[in-house]
Amino acid sequence: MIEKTLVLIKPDGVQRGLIGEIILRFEKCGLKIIGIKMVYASRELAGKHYTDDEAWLKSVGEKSIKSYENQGKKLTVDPLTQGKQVREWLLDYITASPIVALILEGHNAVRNVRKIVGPTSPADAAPGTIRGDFTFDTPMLGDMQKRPVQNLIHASGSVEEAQTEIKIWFKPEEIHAWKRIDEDLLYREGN
Ligand code: IDP
Ligand code: MG
Repeated sequence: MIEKTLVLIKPDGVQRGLIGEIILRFEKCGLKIIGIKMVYASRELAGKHYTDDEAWLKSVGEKSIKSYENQGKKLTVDPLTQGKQVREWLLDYITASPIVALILEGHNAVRNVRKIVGPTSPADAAPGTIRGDFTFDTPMLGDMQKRPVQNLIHASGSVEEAQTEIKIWFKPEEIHAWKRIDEDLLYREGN
């Protein structure tokens, strides 16, 4: 059950001075930082992260349709077209300023990090989540301004996604095994 997950503090998080606030939330929850660095990503690196995999592009578009519906509006383009457009904006955006990359480790880390982060559209994110507390952006507002939703963070969506993404952003020697003192409370030998 001990998982690793990748978090990127996107340009809006860095530029708004929220790096510390965001990291604090993960640390306080008990997640262990086992990799951390600032990166000024090239378009090539960004393209490996936001791939042109059709299934993912469609899922981005489908989520956009739902978030439009939550705003009482209808997205007129098909999911794949929307996904492709969003990817182009994401590549421009994620390479526009330095970002902070983190690997977090802990029990059910992938799901727990997504819970702390909140859903893709900050307008649908509950108070107490990072996206819900620090912005109110929507896919619709992003689309109108021809930019991605500024939702502060990327967090891996599944264990498989995390494994792929960690390899994209970190070399093995940049990942550190160490023990947090509170692990003795959470994880007992033999369990
Ligand atoms: P996630 O970051 O919550 O996992 P994904 O569906 O993987 O969300 O989408 C990747 C990123 O693309 C989002 O975090 C957001 O910045 C951006 N995005 C998603 N849908 C839209 C949209 O409809 N318009 C603009 N940007 C979008
Ligand atoms: Mg995602």
